[in-house]
Amino acid sequence: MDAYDLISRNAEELVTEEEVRNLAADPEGKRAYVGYEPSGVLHIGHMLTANKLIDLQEAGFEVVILLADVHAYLNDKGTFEEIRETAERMKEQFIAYGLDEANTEFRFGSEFQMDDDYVLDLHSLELETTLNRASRAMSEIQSGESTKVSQAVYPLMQALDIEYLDLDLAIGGMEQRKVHMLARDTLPSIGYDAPTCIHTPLIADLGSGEGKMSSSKGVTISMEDSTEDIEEKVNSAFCPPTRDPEGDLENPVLQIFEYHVFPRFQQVVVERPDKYGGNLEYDDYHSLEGDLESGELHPADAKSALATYLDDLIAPGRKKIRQAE
Ligand code: IYR
Repeated sequence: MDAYDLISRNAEELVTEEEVRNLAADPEGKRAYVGYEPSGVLHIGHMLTANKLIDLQEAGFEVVILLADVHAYLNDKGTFEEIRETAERMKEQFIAYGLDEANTEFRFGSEFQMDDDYVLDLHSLELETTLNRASRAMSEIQSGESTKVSQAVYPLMQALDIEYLDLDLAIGGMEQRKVHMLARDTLPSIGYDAPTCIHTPLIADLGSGEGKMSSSKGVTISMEDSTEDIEEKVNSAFCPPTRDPEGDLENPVLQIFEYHVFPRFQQVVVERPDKYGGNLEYDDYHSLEGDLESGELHPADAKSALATYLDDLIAPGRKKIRQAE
Protein backbone atom coordinates (compact mmCIF):
# COMPACT_ATOMS: atom_id res chain seq x y z
CA MET A 1 0.00 0.00 0.00
CA ASP A 2 1.46 3.42 -0.84
CA ALA A 3 1.82 6.12 1.82
CA TYR A 4 -1.28 8.05 0.78
CA ASP A 5 -3.49 4.94 0.81
CA LEU A 6 -2.17 3.94 4.21
CA ILE A 7 -2.61 7.41 5.69
CA SER A 8 -6.09 7.92 4.30
CA ARG A 9 -7.56 4.43 4.72
CA ASN A 10 -10.62 4.21 6.96
CA ALA A 11 -10.71 7.98 7.38
CA GLU A 12 -14.07 9.69 7.38
CA GLU A 13 -12.71 13.06 6.31
CA LEU A 14 -9.46 14.59 5.09
CA VAL A 15 -9.06 18.33 5.53
CA THR A 16 -8.01 18.75 2.86
CA GLU A 17 -7.31 15.83 0.56
CA GLU A 18 -4.76 17.90 -1.32
CA GLU A 19 -2.89 18.79 1.86
CA VAL A 20 -2.85 15.15 2.97
CA ARG A 21 -1.53 14.12 -0.47
CA ASN A 22 1.29 16.63 -0.13
CA LEU A 23 2.28 15.26 3.28
CA ALA A 24 2.07 11.69 1.98
CA ALA A 25 4.44 12.54 -0.87
CA ASP A 26 7.27 13.07 1.65
CA PRO A 27 6.35 11.65 5.07
CA GLU A 28 9.87 11.30 6.50
CA GLY A 29 10.24 13.50 9.57
CA LYS A 30 6.66 14.78 9.43
CA ARG A 31 4.85 14.94 12.76
CA ALA A 32 1.28 13.87 13.50
CA TYR A 33 -0.61 13.88 16.79
CA VAL A 34 -3.72 12.95 18.68
CA GLY A 35 -4.67 14.40 22.04
CA TYR A 36 -6.66 12.53 24.66
CA GLU A 37 -8.23 13.76 27.85
CA PRO A 38 -7.04 11.29 30.46
CA SER A 39 -10.25 10.21 32.18
CA GLY A 40 -11.98 6.89 32.75
CA VAL A 41 -10.95 3.74 30.92
CA LEU A 42 -10.07 3.75 27.23
CA HIS A 43 -12.50 1.90 24.97
CA ILE A 44 -12.26 0.70 21.39
CA GLY A 45 -13.93 3.88 20.13
CA HIS A 46 -10.84 5.81 21.31
CA MET A 47 -8.49 3.33 19.68
CA LEU A 48 -9.61 4.19 16.16
CA THR A 49 -7.34 7.21 16.28
CA ALA A 50 -4.56 5.00 17.70
CA ASN A 51 -4.95 2.76 14.63
CA LYS A 52 -4.48 5.81 12.46
CA LEU A 53 -1.29 6.67 14.36
CA ILE A 54 -0.02 3.13 13.71
CA ASP A 55 -0.71 3.66 9.98
CA LEU A 56 1.16 6.96 10.11
CA GLN A 57 4.17 5.40 11.84
CA GLU A 58 4.25 2.74 9.18
CA ALA A 59 4.25 5.46 6.54
CA GLY A 60 7.27 7.14 8.18
CA PHE A 61 5.65 9.83 10.37
CA GLU A 62 6.79 10.74 13.85
CA VAL A 63 3.90 10.42 16.25
CA VAL A 64 3.05 12.56 19.27
CA ILE A 65 0.40 11.62 21.82
CA LEU A 66 -0.76 14.55 23.88
CA LEU A 67 -1.96 13.54 27.33
CA ALA A 68 -4.24 16.53 27.60
CA ASP A 69 -4.25 16.93 31.39
CA VAL A 70 -5.10 20.63 31.42
CA HIS A 71 -7.92 20.00 28.91
CA ALA A 72 -9.32 17.22 31.11
CA TYR A 73 -9.18 19.61 34.04
CA LEU A 74 -10.97 22.34 32.06
CA ASN A 75 -13.62 19.78 31.09
CA ASP A 76 -14.22 18.91 34.76
CA LYS A 77 -12.74 15.41 34.64
CA GLY A 78 -11.13 15.43 38.07
CA THR A 79 -8.13 16.65 40.04
CA PHE A 80 -4.70 16.86 38.45
CA GLU A 81 -3.61 13.90 40.56
CA GLU A 82 -6.42 11.67 39.24
CA ILE A 83 -5.85 12.85 35.69
CA ARG A 84 -2.09 12.10 35.89
CA GLU A 85 -2.73 8.60 37.18
CA THR A 86 -5.12 7.86 34.32
CA ALA A 87 -2.59 9.26 31.86
CA GLU A 88 0.01 6.71 32.96
CA ARG A 89 -2.42 3.85 32.31
CA MET A 90 -3.21 5.31 28.90
CA LYS A 91 0.46 5.36 27.89
CA GLU A 92 0.73 1.65 28.65
CA GLN A 93 -2.41 0.93 26.66
CA PHE A 94 -1.28 2.73 23.53
CA ILE A 95 2.04 0.90 23.39
CA ALA A 96 0.39 -2.44 24.12
CA TYR A 97 -2.09 -1.76 21.31
CA GLY A 98 0.71 -1.68 18.77
CA LEU A 99 2.24 1.80 18.60
CA ASP A 100 5.98 1.74 18.12
CA GLU A 101 7.35 2.88 21.47
CA ALA A 102 10.66 4.08 20.06
CA ASN A 103 8.82 6.40 17.72
CA THR A 104 6.07 7.74 19.99
CA GLU A 105 6.53 10.96 21.91
CA PHE A 106 4.21 11.31 24.90
CA ARG A 107 3.69 14.87 26.09
CA PHE A 108 1.64 16.28 28.93
CA GLY A 109 -0.20 19.48 28.07
CA SER A 110 0.89 21.04 31.35
CA GLU A 111 4.54 20.84 30.18
CA PHE A 112 4.06 23.73 27.77
CA GLN A 113 0.57 25.17 28.16
CA MET A 114 1.59 27.43 31.06
CA ASP A 115 4.53 29.00 29.19
CA ASP A 116 4.33 32.76 28.73
CA ASP A 117 4.27 32.61 24.93
CA TYR A 118 1.52 30.02 24.91
CA VAL A 119 -0.65 31.99 27.33
CA LEU A 120 -0.19 35.23 25.39
CA ASP A 121 -1.06 33.47 22.13
CA LEU A 122 -4.09 32.03 23.85
CA HIS A 123 -5.25 35.52 24.76
CA SER A 124 -4.74 36.63 21.14
CA LEU A 125 -6.94 33.75 20.00
CA GLU A 126 -9.56 34.70 22.61
CA LEU A 127 -9.70 38.12 20.96
CA GLU A 128 -10.23 36.52 17.55
CA THR A 129 -13.01 34.13 18.55
CA THR A 130 -16.62 34.70 19.53
CA LEU A 131 -18.00 32.87 22.56
CA ASN A 132 -20.67 31.48 20.30
CA ARG A 133 -18.15 29.89 17.94
CA ALA A 134 -16.07 28.44 20.78
CA SER A 135 -19.07 26.86 22.47
CA ARG A 136 -20.36 25.44 19.19
CA ALA A 137 -16.95 23.85 18.64
CA MET A 138 -17.31 22.15 22.00
CA SER A 139 -20.83 20.81 21.53
CA GLU A 140 -19.71 17.19 21.00
CA ILE A 141 -16.87 17.21 23.51
CA GLN A 142 -18.08 18.90 26.66
CA SER A 143 -19.18 16.80 29.58
CA GLY A 144 -21.73 19.06 31.26
CA GLU A 145 -24.90 20.65 29.93
CA SER A 146 -24.13 24.33 30.34
CA THR A 147 -20.96 25.76 28.91
CA LYS A 148 -18.49 27.17 31.41
CA VAL A 149 -15.81 29.72 30.56
CA SER A 150 -13.27 26.87 30.83
CA GLN A 151 -15.01 25.10 27.96
CA ALA A 152 -14.71 28.13 25.73
CA VAL A 153 -10.96 28.32 26.41
CA TYR A 154 -10.56 24.58 25.74
CA PRO A 155 -10.88 24.57 21.92
CA LEU A 156 -8.57 27.57 21.59
CA MET A 157 -5.90 25.72 23.54
CA GLN A 158 -6.45 22.65 21.37
CA ALA A 159 -5.82 24.85 18.33
CA LEU A 160 -2.63 26.25 19.83
CA ASP A 161 -1.33 22.80 20.76
CA ILE A 162 -0.92 22.06 17.06
CA GLU A 163 1.46 25.00 16.77
CA TYR A 164 3.35 24.47 20.00
CA LEU A 165 4.00 20.78 19.41
CA ASP A 166 5.34 21.62 15.97
CA LEU A 167 2.97 19.36 14.07
CA ASP A 168 2.16 18.81 10.43
CA LEU A 169 -1.01 16.83 10.94
CA ALA A 170 -3.79 16.65 13.55
CA ILE A 171 -5.78 13.44 13.97
CA GLY A 172 -9.10 13.16 15.76
CA GLY A 173 -12.45 11.44 15.73
CA MET A 174 -15.29 13.19 13.90
CA GLU A 175 -16.36 14.79 17.21
CA GLN A 176 -13.17 16.91 17.02
CA ARG A 177 -13.92 18.37 13.61
CA LYS A 178 -15.47 21.63 14.78
CA VAL A 179 -12.46 22.34 16.99
CA HIS A 180 -10.15 21.66 14.07
CA MET A 181 -12.20 23.91 11.77
CA LEU A 182 -11.95 26.64 14.37
CA ALA A 183 -8.17 26.08 14.45
CA ARG A 184 -7.99 26.34 10.65
CA ASP A 185 -9.92 29.60 10.68
CA THR A 186 -8.27 31.32 13.62
CA LEU A 187 -4.60 30.26 13.69
CA PRO A 188 -3.77 32.21 10.51
CA SER A 189 -5.17 35.37 12.09
CA ILE A 190 -2.39 35.22 14.72
CA GLY A 191 0.30 34.38 12.18
CA TYR A 192 0.31 30.56 12.15
CA ASP A 193 -0.52 28.08 9.38
CA ALA A 194 -3.91 26.39 9.14
CA PRO A 195 -3.44 22.77 10.25
CA THR A 196 -4.10 19.72 8.08
CA CYS A 197 -6.49 17.27 9.73
CA ILE A 198 -7.71 13.69 9.37
CA HIS A 199 -10.91 12.63 11.09
CA THR A 200 -11.72 9.03 11.89
CA PRO A 201 -15.27 7.63 11.95
CA LEU A 202 -17.20 7.08 15.16
CA ILE A 203 -18.10 3.56 16.20
CA ALA A 204 -21.75 3.13 17.16
CA ASP A 205 -23.05 1.77 20.45
CA LEU A 206 -22.52 -1.99 20.44
CA GLY A 207 -25.93 -2.84 21.83
CA SER A 208 -28.12 -0.68 19.62
CA GLY A 209 -26.11 0.57 16.62
CA GLU A 210 -27.17 4.11 17.58
CA GLY A 211 -24.97 7.18 17.96
CA LYS A 212 -21.44 7.00 19.29
CA MET A 213 -19.91 4.36 21.55
CA SER A 214 -19.43 5.94 24.95
CA SER A 215 -18.44 4.74 28.40
CA SER A 216 -21.20 6.75 30.03
CA LYS A 217 -24.12 5.00 28.31
CA GLY A 218 -24.88 1.90 26.24
CA VAL A 219 -22.48 -0.98 25.57
CA THR A 220 -18.76 -0.36 25.14
CA ILE A 221 -15.79 -2.67 24.78
CA SER A 222 -13.23 -1.28 27.18
CA MET A 223 -9.49 -1.89 26.87
CA GLU A 224 -9.60 -3.61 30.24
CA ASP A 225 -12.46 -6.04 29.49
CA SER A 226 -11.83 -9.73 30.16
CA THR A 227 -12.15 -12.39 27.44
CA GLU A 228 -15.54 -13.34 28.93
CA ASP A 229 -16.75 -9.70 28.99
CA ILE A 230 -15.80 -9.35 25.33
CA GLU A 231 -17.56 -12.58 24.34
CA GLU A 232 -20.68 -11.65 26.24
CA LYS A 233 -20.90 -8.13 24.85
CA VAL A 234 -20.10 -9.10 21.27
CA ASN A 235 -22.51 -12.02 21.31
CA SER A 236 -25.38 -9.75 22.28
CA ALA A 237 -24.32 -6.96 19.90
CA PHE A 238 -26.63 -5.39 17.35
CA CYS A 239 -25.75 -7.04 14.01
CA PRO A 240 -28.44 -6.81 11.33
CA PRO A 241 -27.40 -8.63 8.14
CA THR A 242 -28.44 -5.74 5.89
CA ARG A 243 -28.05 -2.00 6.16
CA ASP A 244 -30.68 0.07 7.94
CA PRO A 245 -32.84 1.47 5.11
CA GLU A 246 -33.31 4.77 6.97
CA GLY A 247 -29.54 5.01 7.44
CA ASP A 248 -29.81 5.92 11.13
CA LEU A 249 -28.34 2.74 12.57
CA GLU A 250 -24.88 1.34 12.03
CA ASN A 251 -23.79 -2.26 12.37
CA PRO A 252 -21.14 -2.01 15.12
CA VAL A 253 -19.93 -5.60 14.55
CA LEU A 254 -19.08 -4.73 10.94
CA GLN A 255 -17.56 -1.40 11.98
CA ILE A 256 -15.20 -3.15 14.40
CA PHE A 257 -14.20 -5.67 11.73
CA GLU A 258 -13.56 -2.85 9.28
CA TYR A 259 -11.74 -0.39 11.54
CA HIS A 260 -9.97 -2.61 14.06
CA VAL A 261 -9.60 -6.16 12.79
CA PHE A 262 -8.84 -5.94 9.07
CA PRO A 263 -6.21 -3.20 9.41
CA ARG A 264 -4.30 -5.41 11.88
CA PHE A 265 -4.68 -8.97 10.56
CA GLN A 266 -3.73 -10.22 7.09
CA GLN A 267 -6.61 -12.65 7.02
CA VAL A 268 -9.74 -13.24 9.07
CA VAL A 269 -10.87 -16.82 9.60
CA VAL A 270 -14.43 -17.48 10.75
CA GLU A 271 -14.46 -20.92 12.27
CA ARG A 272 -17.49 -23.11 11.58
CA PRO A 273 -18.08 -26.82 12.06
CA ASP A 274 -17.98 -28.83 8.80
CA LYS A 275 -21.70 -29.55 9.02
CA TYR A 276 -22.36 -25.77 8.69
CA GLY A 277 -20.06 -25.43 5.71
CA GLY A 278 -16.63 -25.33 7.37
CA ASN A 279 -14.36 -22.32 7.96
CA LEU A 280 -14.66 -19.10 5.97
CA GLU A 281 -11.56 -17.05 5.13
CA TYR A 282 -11.52 -13.36 4.28
CA ASP A 283 -8.65 -11.28 2.95
CA ASP A 284 -10.57 -8.02 2.99
CA TYR A 285 -13.43 -6.39 4.85
CA HIS A 286 -15.80 -6.03 1.90
CA SER A 287 -15.99 -9.74 1.18
CA LEU A 288 -16.98 -10.37 4.80
CA GLU A 289 -19.64 -7.65 4.62
CA GLY A 290 -20.95 -9.15 1.37
CA ASP A 291 -21.23 -12.62 2.90
CA LEU A 292 -23.12 -11.29 5.91
CA GLU A 293 -25.54 -9.53 3.60
CA SER A 294 -26.07 -12.54 1.34
CA GLY A 295 -26.62 -14.87 4.27
CA GLU A 296 -23.51 -16.96 3.57
CA LEU A 297 -22.12 -15.75 6.91
CA HIS A 298 -24.44 -16.02 9.91
CA PRO A 299 -24.29 -13.10 12.40
CA ALA A 300 -23.60 -15.53 15.26
CA ASP A 301 -20.50 -16.89 13.47
CA ALA A 302 -19.33 -13.38 12.62
CA LYS A 303 -19.70 -12.35 16.25
CA SER A 304 -17.81 -15.30 17.61
CA ALA A 305 -14.91 -14.60 15.23
CA LEU A 306 -15.00 -10.91 16.16
CA ALA A 307 -14.80 -11.72 19.88
CA THR A 308 -11.67 -13.82 19.27
CA TYR A 309 -9.86 -11.18 17.20
CA LEU A 310 -10.82 -8.35 19.53
CA ASP A 311 -9.58 -10.32 22.50
CA ASP A 312 -6.25 -10.77 20.69
CA LEU A 313 -5.99 -7.00 20.23
CA ILE A 314 -6.99 -6.15 23.80
CA ALA A 315 -5.11 -8.89 25.68
CA PRO A 316 -1.61 -7.26 25.73
CA GLY A 317 -2.89 -3.99 27.27
CA ARG A 318 -5.11 -5.80 29.74
CA LYS A 319 -2.15 -7.88 30.88
CA LYS A 320 0.08 -4.84 31.36
CA ILE A 321 -2.53 -2.98 33.40
CA ARG A 322 -3.16 -6.05 35.62
CA GLN A 323 0.56 -6.52 36.20
CA ALA A 324 0.88 -2.92 37.31
CA GLU A 325 -1.92 -3.32 39.90
N1 IYR B 1 -10.55 17.24 22.60
C1 IYR B 1 -9.90 15.97 22.86
C2 IYR B 1 -8.69 16.11 23.69
C3 IYR B 1 -7.65 16.99 23.08
C4 IYR B 1 -7.24 16.74 21.81
C5 IYR B 1 -6.26 17.49 21.23
I1 IYR B 1 -5.84 16.96 19.31
C6 IYR B 1 -5.65 18.54 21.94
O1 IYR B 1 -4.66 19.33 21.39
C7 IYR B 1 -6.07 18.79 23.23
C8 IYR B 1 -7.10 18.01 23.77
C9 IYR B 1 -10.94 15.03 23.52
O2 IYR B 1 -12.12 15.24 23.32
O3 IYR B 1 -10.53 14.08 24.18
